[in-house]
Amino acid sequence: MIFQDAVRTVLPVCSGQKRVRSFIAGEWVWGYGNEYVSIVNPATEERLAIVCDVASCELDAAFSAARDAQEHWYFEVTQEEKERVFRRVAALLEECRGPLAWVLIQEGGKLWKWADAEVQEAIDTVWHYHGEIGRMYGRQIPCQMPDKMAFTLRRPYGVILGITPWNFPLAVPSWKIFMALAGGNAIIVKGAEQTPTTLSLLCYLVERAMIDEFGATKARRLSSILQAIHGKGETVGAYALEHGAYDKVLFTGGSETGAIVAAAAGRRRKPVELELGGHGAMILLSDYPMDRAVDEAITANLGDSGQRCVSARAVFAVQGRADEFVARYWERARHVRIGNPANPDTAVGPLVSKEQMERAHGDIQRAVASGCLQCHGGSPFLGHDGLRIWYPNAAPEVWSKGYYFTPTVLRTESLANYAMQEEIFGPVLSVQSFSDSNREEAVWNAVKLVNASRYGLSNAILTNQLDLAMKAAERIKTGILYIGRGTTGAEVGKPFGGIKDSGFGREAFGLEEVTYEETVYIDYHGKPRMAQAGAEEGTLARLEAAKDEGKRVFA
Ligand code: UN1
Repeated sequence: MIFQDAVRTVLPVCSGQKRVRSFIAGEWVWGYGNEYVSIVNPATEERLAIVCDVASCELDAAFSAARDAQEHWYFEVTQEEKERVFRRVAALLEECRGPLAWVLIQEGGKLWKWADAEVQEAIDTVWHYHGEIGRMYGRQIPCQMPDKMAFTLRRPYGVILGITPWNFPLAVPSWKIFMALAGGNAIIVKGAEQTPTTLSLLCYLVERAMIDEFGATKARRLSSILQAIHGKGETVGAYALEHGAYDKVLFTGGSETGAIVAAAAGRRRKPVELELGGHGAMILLSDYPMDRAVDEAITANLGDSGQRCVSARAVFAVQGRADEFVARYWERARHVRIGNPANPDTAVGPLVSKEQMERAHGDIQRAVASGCLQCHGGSPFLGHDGLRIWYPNAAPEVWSKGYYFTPTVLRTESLANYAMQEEIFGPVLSVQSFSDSNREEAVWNAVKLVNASRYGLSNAILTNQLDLAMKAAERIKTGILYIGRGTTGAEVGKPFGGIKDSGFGREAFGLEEVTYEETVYIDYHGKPRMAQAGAEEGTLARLEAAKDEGKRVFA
Protein backbone atom coordinates (compact mmCIF):
# COMPACT_ATOMS: atom_id res chain seq x y z
CA MET A 1 0.00 0.00 0.00
CA ILE A 2 2.71 2.46 1.00
CA PHE A 3 4.75 1.50 -1.99
CA GLN A 4 1.80 2.10 -4.31
CA ASP A 5 1.29 5.54 -2.78
CA ALA A 6 4.98 6.23 -3.25
CA VAL A 7 4.90 5.24 -6.91
CA ARG A 8 1.79 7.32 -7.57
CA THR A 9 3.52 10.35 -6.07
CA VAL A 10 7.05 9.90 -7.36
CA LEU A 11 6.31 8.52 -10.80
CA PRO A 12 3.00 9.83 -12.14
CA VAL A 13 1.93 9.70 -15.75
CA CYS A 14 2.12 12.95 -17.68
CA SER A 15 1.05 13.07 -21.34
CA GLY A 16 1.02 9.27 -21.53
CA GLN A 17 4.54 9.02 -20.16
CA LYS A 18 5.80 8.10 -16.68
CA ARG A 19 7.90 10.90 -15.26
CA VAL A 20 10.19 10.75 -12.21
CA ARG A 21 9.67 13.78 -10.04
CA SER A 22 12.14 15.71 -7.95
CA PHE A 23 11.37 16.63 -4.33
CA ILE A 24 12.03 20.29 -3.54
CA ALA A 25 10.93 22.36 -0.55
CA GLY A 26 8.37 19.74 0.43
CA GLU A 27 6.80 19.57 -3.06
CA TRP A 28 7.00 16.94 -5.77
CA VAL A 29 8.02 18.81 -8.90
CA TRP A 30 8.26 17.82 -12.57
CA GLY A 31 11.42 19.75 -13.25
CA TYR A 32 11.14 22.82 -15.48
CA GLY A 33 14.62 22.76 -16.97
CA ASN A 34 15.18 22.42 -20.70
CA GLU A 35 16.66 18.94 -20.83
CA TYR A 36 15.37 15.47 -20.08
CA VAL A 37 16.75 11.95 -19.95
CA SER A 38 14.98 8.72 -20.95
CA ILE A 39 15.22 5.95 -18.41
CA VAL A 40 15.75 2.71 -20.29
CA ASN A 41 15.65 -0.88 -19.07
CA PRO A 42 19.12 -2.06 -20.16
CA ALA A 43 17.95 -5.68 -20.49
CA THR A 44 15.07 -4.95 -22.87
CA GLU A 45 15.82 -1.44 -24.20
CA GLU A 46 12.24 -0.46 -23.22
CA ARG A 47 11.75 3.17 -22.23
CA LEU A 48 10.48 3.09 -18.63
CA ALA A 49 10.06 6.77 -17.87
CA ILE A 50 11.66 10.13 -18.37
CA VAL A 51 13.24 12.50 -15.90
CA CYS A 52 13.47 16.23 -16.50
CA ASP A 53 16.11 18.69 -15.39
CA VAL A 54 15.09 20.85 -12.48
CA ALA A 55 15.37 24.52 -13.42
CA SER A 56 17.77 26.93 -11.75
CA CYS A 57 14.92 28.71 -9.90
CA GLU A 58 13.85 25.34 -8.47
CA LEU A 59 17.40 24.73 -7.28
CA ASP A 60 17.49 28.15 -5.64
CA ALA A 61 14.32 27.22 -3.77
CA ALA A 62 15.85 23.91 -2.68
CA PHE A 63 18.89 25.57 -1.13
CA SER A 64 16.96 28.18 0.81
CA ALA A 65 14.39 25.66 2.08
CA ALA A 66 17.19 23.34 3.18
CA ARG A 67 18.78 26.09 5.27
CA ASP A 68 15.58 26.74 7.27
CA ALA A 69 14.69 23.08 7.71
CA GLN A 70 18.20 22.25 8.93
CA GLU A 71 17.87 24.67 11.82
CA HIS A 72 14.63 23.01 12.93
CA TRP A 73 16.07 19.53 12.56
CA TYR A 74 19.26 20.30 14.46
CA PHE A 75 17.98 22.60 17.20
CA GLU A 76 14.38 21.57 17.77
CA VAL A 77 14.10 17.87 17.08
CA THR A 78 15.32 15.82 20.03
CA GLN A 79 17.70 12.91 19.75
CA GLU A 80 14.92 10.52 20.64
CA GLU A 81 12.66 11.97 17.95
CA LYS A 82 15.38 11.69 15.32
CA GLU A 83 15.91 8.07 16.33
CA ARG A 84 12.19 7.40 15.99
CA VAL A 85 12.21 8.75 12.43
CA PHE A 86 15.17 6.53 11.53
CA ARG A 87 13.46 3.46 13.02
CA ARG A 88 10.32 4.22 11.04
CA VAL A 89 12.36 4.65 7.82
CA ALA A 90 13.98 1.25 8.43
CA ALA A 91 10.54 -0.33 8.89
CA LEU A 92 9.20 1.31 5.71
CA LEU A 93 12.22 0.19 3.69
CA GLU A 94 11.71 -3.31 5.04
CA GLU A 95 8.07 -3.18 4.01
CA CYS A 96 8.96 -2.01 0.48
CA ARG A 97 12.09 -4.09 0.00
CA GLY A 98 10.71 -6.40 -2.71
CA PRO A 99 9.33 -3.72 -5.05
CA LEU A 100 12.33 -1.45 -4.42
CA ALA A 101 14.59 -4.27 -5.58
CA TRP A 102 12.42 -4.58 -8.69
CA VAL A 103 13.03 -0.93 -9.50
CA LEU A 104 16.78 -1.55 -9.27
CA ILE A 105 16.45 -4.59 -11.51
CA GLN A 106 14.51 -2.80 -14.23
CA GLU A 107 16.21 0.54 -14.18
CA GLY A 108 19.82 -0.50 -13.64
CA GLY A 109 19.86 -4.09 -14.91
CA LYS A 110 20.84 -5.33 -11.44
CA LEU A 111 20.68 -9.01 -10.82
CA TRP A 112 17.90 -9.92 -8.35
CA LYS A 113 20.30 -10.99 -5.61
CA TRP A 114 22.41 -7.85 -5.89
CA ALA A 115 19.28 -5.71 -6.01
CA ASP A 116 18.00 -7.30 -2.82
CA ALA A 117 21.44 -6.90 -1.25
CA GLU A 118 21.38 -3.22 -2.13
CA VAL A 119 18.06 -2.69 -0.36
CA GLN A 120 19.51 -4.55 2.62
CA GLU A 121 22.53 -2.25 2.49
CA ALA A 122 20.22 0.77 2.65
CA ILE A 123 18.42 -0.71 5.67
CA ASP A 124 21.76 -1.50 7.35
CA THR A 125 22.78 2.10 6.74
CA VAL A 126 19.69 3.48 8.46
CA TRP A 127 20.37 1.28 11.49
CA HIS A 128 24.06 2.16 11.58
CA TYR A 129 23.31 5.88 11.57
CA HIS A 130 20.46 5.40 14.02
CA GLY A 131 23.25 4.44 16.42
CA GLU A 132 25.34 7.46 15.41
CA ILE A 133 22.67 10.05 16.23
CA GLY A 134 23.67 9.93 19.88
CA ARG A 135 27.38 10.00 19.08
CA MET A 136 27.88 13.66 18.25
CA TYR A 137 30.93 13.47 20.51
CA GLY A 138 33.12 16.43 21.24
CA ARG A 139 36.13 16.14 23.58
CA GLN A 140 37.57 17.83 26.61
CA ILE A 141 41.20 18.95 26.22
CA PRO A 142 43.42 20.18 29.09
CA CYS A 143 44.56 23.81 28.85
CA GLN A 144 48.05 25.19 29.39
CA MET A 145 46.96 27.36 32.33
CA PRO A 146 45.07 26.58 35.52
CA ASP A 147 41.53 27.89 35.87
CA LYS A 148 40.86 27.30 32.24
CA MET A 149 39.30 24.56 30.21
CA ALA A 150 38.79 23.70 26.55
CA PHE A 151 36.38 21.34 24.93
CA THR A 152 34.99 20.81 21.49
CA LEU A 153 31.42 20.81 20.29
CA ARG A 154 30.67 18.58 17.33
CA ARG A 155 28.50 20.56 14.97
CA PRO A 156 26.79 19.88 11.66
CA TYR A 157 28.13 21.59 8.54
CA GLY A 158 24.58 22.69 7.71
CA VAL A 159 23.44 22.03 4.15
CA ILE A 160 25.11 19.15 2.34
CA LEU A 161 25.05 18.63 -1.41
CA GLY A 162 25.22 14.93 -2.32
CA ILE A 163 25.93 13.80 -5.88
CA THR A 164 25.26 10.13 -6.47
CA PRO A 165 26.12 7.50 -9.10
CA TRP A 166 23.98 5.19 -11.22
CA ASN A 167 25.59 1.95 -10.07
CA PHE A 168 24.32 2.05 -6.46
CA PRO A 169 21.28 4.31 -6.78
CA LEU A 170 19.82 3.31 -3.42
CA ALA A 171 22.77 2.32 -1.23
CA VAL A 172 25.07 5.26 -2.01
CA PRO A 173 22.34 7.91 -1.54
CA SER A 174 21.50 6.15 1.76
CA TRP A 175 25.08 6.42 2.98
CA LYS A 176 25.06 10.14 2.31
CA ILE A 177 21.50 10.86 3.46
CA PHE A 178 21.51 9.08 6.81
CA MET A 179 25.04 10.19 7.62
CA ALA A 180 24.06 13.80 6.93
CA LEU A 181 20.77 13.62 8.86
CA ALA A 182 22.30 11.77 11.83
CA GLY A 183 24.86 14.58 12.05
CA GLY A 184 22.11 17.23 12.19
CA ASN A 185 22.42 18.42 8.58
CA ALA A 186 19.98 18.91 5.73
CA ILE A 187 20.93 17.27 2.45
CA ILE A 188 20.06 17.89 -1.19
CA VAL A 189 20.83 14.85 -3.30
CA LYS A 190 21.39 14.91 -7.04
CA GLY A 191 20.20 11.57 -8.42
CA ALA A 192 21.88 9.64 -11.19
CA GLU A 193 20.62 10.37 -14.70
CA GLN A 194 20.05 6.75 -15.74
CA THR A 195 18.73 5.46 -12.39
CA PRO A 196 16.91 8.25 -10.52
CA THR A 197 13.77 6.52 -9.25
CA THR A 198 14.95 4.85 -6.04
CA LEU A 199 16.28 8.15 -4.70
CA SER A 200 12.87 9.79 -5.07
CA LEU A 201 11.16 6.74 -3.56
CA LEU A 202 13.54 6.92 -0.61
CA CYS A 203 12.71 10.62 -0.12
CA TYR A 204 9.04 9.70 -0.13
CA LEU A 205 9.61 7.09 2.59
CA VAL A 206 11.60 9.51 4.77
CA GLU A 207 8.85 12.12 4.36
CA ARG A 208 6.27 9.49 5.24
CA ALA A 209 8.24 8.42 8.32
CA MET A 210 8.25 12.03 9.55
CA ILE A 211 4.51 12.36 9.01
CA ASP A 212 3.93 9.09 10.88
CA GLU A 213 6.10 10.17 13.81
CA PHE A 214 5.41 13.91 14.03
CA GLY A 215 2.11 14.53 12.29
CA ALA A 216 1.61 16.56 9.11
CA THR A 217 2.33 20.07 10.44
CA LYS A 218 5.68 19.38 12.04
CA ALA A 219 6.69 17.01 9.22
CA ARG A 220 5.98 19.78 6.73
CA ARG A 221 8.36 22.16 8.51
CA LEU A 222 11.05 19.49 8.35
CA SER A 223 10.41 18.15 4.86
CA SER A 224 13.27 20.09 3.27
CA ILE A 225 15.96 18.37 5.35
CA LEU A 226 16.02 15.87 2.50
CA GLN A 227 15.45 16.89 -1.11
CA ALA A 228 16.02 15.10 -4.40
CA ILE A 229 17.03 16.97 -7.52
CA HIS A 230 17.17 15.25 -10.88
CA GLY A 231 18.59 15.93 -14.29
CA LYS A 232 21.82 15.96 -16.19
CA GLY A 233 25.20 16.32 -14.51
CA GLU A 234 26.41 19.04 -16.85
CA THR A 235 23.32 21.18 -16.26
CA VAL A 236 21.74 20.42 -12.87
CA GLY A 237 24.91 19.09 -11.19
CA ALA A 238 27.03 21.97 -12.49
CA TYR A 239 24.47 24.61 -11.50
CA ALA A 240 24.08 23.16 -8.00
CA LEU A 241 27.87 23.20 -7.52
CA GLU A 242 28.22 26.76 -8.77
CA HIS A 243 25.30 27.88 -6.63
CA GLY A 244 27.47 27.65 -3.58
CA ALA A 245 24.75 27.84 -0.91
CA TYR A 246 25.90 24.53 0.54
CA ASP A 247 28.47 23.82 3.22
CA LYS A 248 29.96 20.57 1.98
CA VAL A 249 29.81 18.28 -1.04
CA LEU A 250 29.72 14.49 -0.84
CA PHE A 251 30.43 13.09 -4.28
CA THR A 252 30.49 9.52 -5.59
CA GLY A 253 31.37 8.98 -9.24
CA GLY A 254 34.22 8.75 -11.72
CA SER A 255 37.69 10.13 -10.95
CA GLU A 256 37.67 12.63 -13.81
CA THR A 257 34.28 14.05 -12.79
CA GLY A 258 35.54 14.09 -9.19
CA ALA A 259 38.29 16.51 -10.19
CA ILE A 260 35.70 18.82 -11.81
CA VAL A 261 33.48 18.66 -8.71
CA ALA A 262 36.39 19.39 -6.36
CA ALA A 263 37.47 22.36 -8.51
CA ALA A 264 33.93 23.81 -8.51
CA ALA A 265 33.59 23.37 -4.75
CA GLY A 266 37.08 24.81 -4.30
CA ARG A 267 36.10 27.99 -6.14
CA ARG A 268 33.45 28.42 -3.43
CA ARG A 269 35.88 27.41 -0.66
CA LYS A 270 33.67 24.46 0.23
CA PRO A 271 35.02 21.15 1.52
CA VAL A 272 34.41 18.02 -0.53
CA GLU A 273 34.50 14.34 0.07
CA LEU A 274 35.20 12.23 -3.01
CA GLU A 275 34.41 8.55 -3.52
CA LEU A 276 35.88 7.87 -6.95
CA GLY A 277 36.94 5.04 -9.20
CA GLY A 278 39.12 2.09 -8.40
CA HIS A 279 41.26 -0.58 -9.99
CA GLY A 280 40.75 -3.49 -7.59
CA ALA A 281 43.63 -5.95 -7.68
CA MET A 282 43.68 -9.44 -6.25
CA ILE A 283 47.08 -10.87 -5.35
CA LEU A 284 47.12 -14.65 -5.77
CA LEU A 285 49.87 -16.41 -3.82
CA SER A 286 51.01 -20.02 -4.22
CA ASP A 287 49.08 -21.64 -1.38
CA TYR A 288 45.57 -20.42 -2.20
CA PRO A 289 43.37 -23.07 -3.88
CA MET A 290 42.84 -22.29 -7.58
CA ASP A 291 39.11 -23.15 -7.53
CA ARG A 292 38.51 -20.69 -4.72
CA ALA A 293 40.56 -18.02 -6.48
CA VAL A 294 38.42 -18.42 -9.60
CA ASP A 295 35.21 -18.29 -7.51
CA GLU A 296 36.37 -15.11 -5.81
CA ALA A 297 37.29 -13.47 -9.10
CA ILE A 298 33.95 -14.43 -10.66
CA THR A 299 32.08 -12.75 -7.80
CA ALA A 300 34.38 -9.74 -7.57
CA ASN A 301 34.49 -9.12 -11.32
CA LEU A 302 31.12 -10.28 -12.64
CA GLY A 303 29.00 -9.09 -9.67
CA ASP A 304 26.91 -6.16 -11.00
CA SER A 305 28.61 -6.95 -14.35
CA GLY A 306 31.80 -5.33 -13.10
CA GLN A 307 30.11 -1.98 -12.56
CA ARG A 308 31.27 -1.30 -9.02
CA CYS A 309 34.13 0.94 -8.06
CA VAL A 310 35.33 -1.93 -5.86
CA SER A 311 35.11 -4.53 -8.67
CA ALA A 312 38.23 -6.63 -9.25
CA ARG A 313 39.99 -5.39 -12.40
CA ALA A 314 43.33 -7.17 -12.06
CA VAL A 315 44.71 -10.44 -10.77
CA PHE A 316 48.41 -10.53 -9.98
CA ALA A 317 49.28 -14.23 -9.82
CA VAL A 318 52.51 -15.63 -8.49
CA GLN A 319 54.79 -17.05 -11.18
CA GLY A 320 53.50 -20.28 -12.64
CA ARG A 321 49.82 -19.65 -11.78
CA ALA A 322 48.71 -16.92 -14.19
CA ASP A 323 48.12 -19.05 -17.28
CA GLU A 324 46.26 -21.71 -15.33
CA PHE A 325 44.15 -18.99 -13.68
CA VAL A 326 43.27 -17.43 -17.04
CA ALA A 327 42.29 -20.80 -18.53
CA ARG A 328 40.16 -21.80 -15.55
CA TYR A 329 38.57 -18.37 -15.16
CA TRP A 330 37.68 -18.12 -18.83
CA GLU A 331 36.15 -21.61 -18.77
CA ARG A 332 33.96 -20.60 -15.82
CA ALA A 333 33.12 -17.11 -17.02
CA ARG A 334 32.03 -18.12 -20.52
CA HIS A 335 29.63 -20.71 -19.10
CA VAL A 336 27.91 -18.29 -16.75
CA ARG A 337 24.20 -17.73 -17.44
CA ILE A 338 24.01 -14.22 -18.84
CA GLY A 339 20.56 -12.83 -19.45
CA ASN A 340 17.69 -10.75 -18.23
CA PRO A 341 18.31 -10.01 -14.53
CA ALA A 342 14.60 -10.39 -13.87
CA ASN A 343 14.95 -14.18 -14.34
CA PRO A 344 15.97 -16.07 -11.22
CA ASP A 345 18.35 -18.37 -13.09
CA THR A 346 20.37 -15.46 -14.51
CA ALA A 347 23.84 -15.08 -13.01
CA VAL A 348 25.03 -11.94 -14.84
CA GLY A 349 22.92 -9.09 -16.26
CA PRO A 350 23.62 -6.33 -18.80
CA LEU A 351 25.61 -3.12 -18.55
CA VAL A 352 23.58 -0.10 -17.52
CA SER A 353 23.37 1.70 -20.88
CA LYS A 354 24.29 1.61 -24.53
CA GLU A 355 26.86 4.30 -23.84
CA GLN A 356 28.57 2.19 -21.16
CA MET A 357 28.49 -0.84 -23.44
CA GLU A 358 30.14 1.07 -26.26
CA ARG A 359 32.66 2.61 -23.91
CA ALA A 360 33.69 -0.82 -22.54
CA HIS A 361 34.02 -2.13 -26.10
CA GLY A 362 36.23 0.77 -27.12
CA ASP A 363 38.31 0.43 -23.95
CA ILE A 364 39.03 -3.23 -24.66
CA GLN A 365 40.13 -2.43 -28.18
CA ARG A 366 42.56 0.08 -26.72
CA ALA A 367 43.74 -2.50 -24.20
CA VAL A 368 44.42 -5.06 -26.93
CA ALA A 369 46.15 -2.44 -29.06
CA SER A 370 48.36 -1.54 -26.10
CA GLY A 371 49.70 -5.11 -26.07
CA CYS A 372 48.54 -8.27 -24.36
CA LEU A 373 49.26 -11.99 -24.63
CA GLN A 374 45.64 -13.15 -24.93
CA CYS A 375 42.15 -11.66 -24.86
CA HIS A 376 39.05 -13.79 -24.44
CA GLY A 377 35.68 -12.12 -25.00
CA GLY A 378 35.69 -8.36 -25.24
CA SER A 379 32.54 -7.33 -27.08
CA PRO A 380 28.81 -6.76 -26.78
CA PHE A 381 26.62 -9.79 -27.51
CA LEU A 382 24.30 -7.83 -29.74
CA GLY A 383 25.40 -8.04 -33.35
CA HIS A 384 28.10 -10.62 -32.62
CA ASP A 385 26.31 -13.87 -33.37
CA GLY A 386 29.59 -15.55 -34.20
CA LEU A 387 30.28 -15.64 -30.44
CA ARG A 388 27.45 -18.11 -29.78
CA ILE A 389 29.81 -21.06 -29.74
CA TRP A 390 31.82 -19.48 -26.89
CA TYR A 391 28.84 -18.68 -24.67
CA PRO A 392 26.59 -21.74 -24.80
CA ASN A 393 24.69 -20.82 -21.62
CA ALA A 394 23.87 -17.24 -22.56
CA ALA A 395 20.09 -16.71 -22.54
CA PRO A 396 18.47 -16.26 -25.98
CA GLU A 397 17.58 -12.60 -25.31
CA VAL A 398 21.22 -11.46 -25.18
CA TRP A 399 21.59 -11.95 -28.96
CA SER A 400 18.59 -9.85 -29.89
CA LYS A 401 18.53 -6.83 -27.59
CA GLY A 402 19.90 -5.26 -24.43
CA TYR A 403 23.31 -4.01 -23.41
CA TYR A 404 24.87 -7.38 -22.59
CA PHE A 405 28.62 -7.64 -22.61
CA THR A 406 30.77 -10.77 -22.76
CA PRO A 407 32.77 -11.69 -19.67
CA THR A 408 36.30 -10.85 -20.71
CA VAL A 409 39.75 -11.84 -19.53
CA LEU A 410 43.06 -10.47 -20.75
CA ARG A 411 46.44 -12.01 -20.10
CA THR A 412 48.81 -9.06 -19.88
CA GLU A 413 52.54 -8.91 -19.52
CA SER A 414 53.02 -5.32 -18.48
CA LEU A 415 51.33 -2.61 -16.47
CA ALA A 416 51.51 -0.46 -19.59
CA ASN A 417 48.44 -2.30 -20.86
CA TYR A 418 45.47 0.07 -20.98
CA ALA A 419 43.27 -2.32 -18.98
CA MET A 420 45.90 -2.40 -16.23
CA GLN A 421 46.01 1.39 -16.11
CA GLU A 422 42.38 2.36 -16.43
CA GLU A 423 39.13 1.41 -14.80
CA ILE A 424 37.11 -0.35 -17.52
CA PHE A 425 33.60 -0.32 -16.06
CA GLY A 426 32.43 -3.78 -17.13
CA PRO A 427 33.12 -7.52 -16.80
CA VAL A 428 36.77 -7.22 -17.76
CA LEU A 429 39.62 -8.82 -15.79
CA SER A 430 43.33 -8.55 -16.58
CA VAL A 431 45.80 -11.11 -15.32
CA GLN A 432 49.53 -10.70 -14.93
CA SER A 433 52.20 -12.67 -13.10
CA PHE A 434 54.98 -11.64 -10.74
CA SER A 435 58.18 -13.47 -9.84
CA ASP A 436 58.86 -15.24 -6.56
CA SER A 437 62.50 -16.02 -6.03
CA ASN A 438 61.63 -16.42 -2.35
CA ARG A 439 58.48 -16.33 -0.25
CA GLU A 440 58.74 -12.78 1.06
CA GLU A 441 60.09 -11.26 -2.09
CA ALA A 442 57.02 -12.53 -3.91
CA VAL A 443 54.80 -10.38 -1.69
CA TRP A 444 56.95 -7.29 -2.21
CA ASN A 445 56.80 -7.80 -5.97
CA ALA A 446 53.02 -8.10 -5.86
CA VAL A 447 52.63 -5.09 -3.58
CA LYS A 448 54.72 -3.01 -6.00
CA LEU A 449 52.38 -3.93 -8.86
CA VAL A 450 49.31 -2.98 -6.82
CA ASN A 451 50.85 0.28 -5.63
CA ALA A 452 51.81 1.26 -9.18
CA SER A 453 48.13 1.96 -9.86
CA ARG A 454 46.91 5.54 -9.70
CA TYR A 455 43.91 4.23 -7.76
CA GLY A 456 43.69 2.92 -4.19
CA LEU A 457 40.17 1.82 -3.31
CA SER A 458 39.64 -1.90 -2.67
CA ASN A 459 42.31 -4.57 -3.10
CA ALA A 460 42.65 -8.17 -1.98
CA ILE A 461 45.22 -10.81 -1.17
CA LEU A 462 44.39 -14.47 -1.60
CA THR A 463 46.53 -16.51 0.77
CA ASN A 464 46.22 -18.39 4.02
CA GLN A 465 49.67 -17.24 5.17
CA LEU A 466 48.79 -14.65 7.76
CA ASP A 467 52.28 -13.15 8.04
CA LEU A 468 52.44 -12.42 4.30
CA ALA A 469 48.88 -11.09 4.26
CA MET A 470 49.68 -8.72 7.13
CA LYS A 471 52.88 -7.49 5.50
CA ALA A 472 50.82 -6.74 2.38
CA ALA A 473 48.12 -5.03 4.47
CA GLU A 474 50.73 -2.67 5.90
CA ARG A 475 52.31 -1.84 2.55
CA ILE A 476 49.52 -1.66 0.00
CA LYS A 477 48.20 1.87 -0.42
CA THR A 478 44.49 1.25 -0.35
CA GLY A 479 41.30 2.31 1.39
CA ILE A 480 40.08 -1.28 1.79
CA LEU A 481 41.95 -4.59 1.78
CA TYR A 482 40.30 -7.98 1.80
CA ILE A 483 42.35 -10.94 3.02
CA GLY A 484 41.19 -14.34 1.84
CA ARG A 485 38.55 -13.18 -0.63
CA GLY A 486 37.84 -10.83 -3.55
CA THR A 487 37.65 -7.06 -3.60
CA THR A 488 33.88 -6.56 -3.29
CA GLY A 489 31.61 -6.76 -0.30
CA ALA A 490 32.43 -3.74 1.83
CA GLU A 491 30.09 -3.64 4.84
CA VAL A 492 28.13 -0.75 6.28
CA GLY A 493 29.61 0.30 9.61
CA LYS A 494 33.24 0.18 8.44
CA PRO A 495 34.96 3.17 6.83
CA PHE A 496 34.47 3.10 3.04
CA GLY A 497 36.63 5.16 0.75
CA GLY A 498 39.93 5.37 -1.06
CA ILE A 499 43.19 7.22 -1.44
CA LYS A 500 45.12 8.54 -4.47
CA ASP A 501 42.85 8.94 -7.52
CA SER A 502 40.14 6.98 -5.69
CA GLY A 503 39.42 10.09 -3.65
CA PHE A 504 39.40 11.02 0.01
CA GLY A 505 37.05 10.87 2.95
CA ARG A 506 35.09 7.95 4.36
CA GLU A 507 31.41 7.03 4.23
CA ALA A 508 29.15 4.34 5.70
CA PHE A 509 30.83 4.92 9.08
CA GLY A 510 30.85 7.68 11.64
CA LEU A 511 29.96 11.37 11.45
CA GLU A 512 33.37 12.89 10.69
CA GLU A 513 32.52 13.81 7.10
CA VAL A 514 29.37 15.75 7.97
CA THR A 515 30.39 17.49 11.18
CA TYR A 516 33.19 19.73 12.38
CA GLU A 517 34.61 20.52 15.81
CA GLU A 518 34.14 23.92 17.37
CA THR A 519 36.65 24.59 20.15
CA VAL A 520 35.16 26.30 23.20
CA TYR A 521 37.40 27.82 25.92
CA ILE A 522 36.23 28.72 29.40
CA ASP A 523 38.56 30.95 31.40
CA TYR A 524 37.64 31.39 35.09
CA HIS A 525 40.92 32.96 36.18
CA GLY A 526 39.31 36.38 36.56
CA LYS A 527 42.04 38.57 34.95
CA PRO A 528 43.31 39.01 31.39
CA ARG A 529 46.35 36.84 30.63
CA MET A 530 48.25 35.28 27.78
CA ALA A 531 47.44 31.83 26.46
CA GLN A 532 51.11 30.85 26.14
CA ALA A 533 51.92 29.63 29.64
CA GLY A 534 55.71 29.59 29.14
CA ALA A 535 55.80 33.23 27.98
CA GLU A 536 54.20 34.73 31.08
CA GLU A 537 57.34 34.85 33.24
CA GLY A 538 60.73 36.38 32.43
CA THR A 539 59.94 37.62 28.95
CA LEU A 540 61.81 40.90 29.22
CA ALA A 541 64.92 39.40 30.79
CA ARG A 542 65.09 36.73 28.08
CA LEU A 543 64.85 39.26 25.27
CA GLU A 544 67.37 41.59 26.93
CA ALA A 545 69.93 38.78 27.20
CA ALA A 546 69.51 37.84 23.52
CA LYS A 547 69.45 41.39 22.21
CA ASP A 548 72.91 41.50 20.60
CA GLU A 549 72.66 38.14 18.94
CA GLY A 550 69.09 38.76 17.79
CA LYS A 551 69.94 42.03 16.14
CA ARG A 552 72.89 40.47 14.26
CA VAL A 553 70.53 38.13 12.36
CA PHE A 554 69.75 40.76 9.74
CA ALA A 555 72.91 42.81 10.09
C1 UN1 B 1 30.76 0.77 -5.05
O1 UN1 B 1 31.54 -0.06 -5.52
O2 UN1 B 1 30.47 1.79 -5.71
O3 UN1 B 1 31.39 -3.39 -1.52
C2 UN1 B 1 30.12 0.56 -3.72
C3 UN1 B 1 30.39 -3.54 -2.22
C4 UN1 B 1 29.17 -2.69 -1.94
C5 UN1 B 1 29.41 -1.23 -2.13
C6 UN1 B 1 30.14 -0.90 -3.37
N1 UN1 B 1 28.74 -2.93 -0.59
O4 UN1 B 1 30.39 -4.34 -3.12
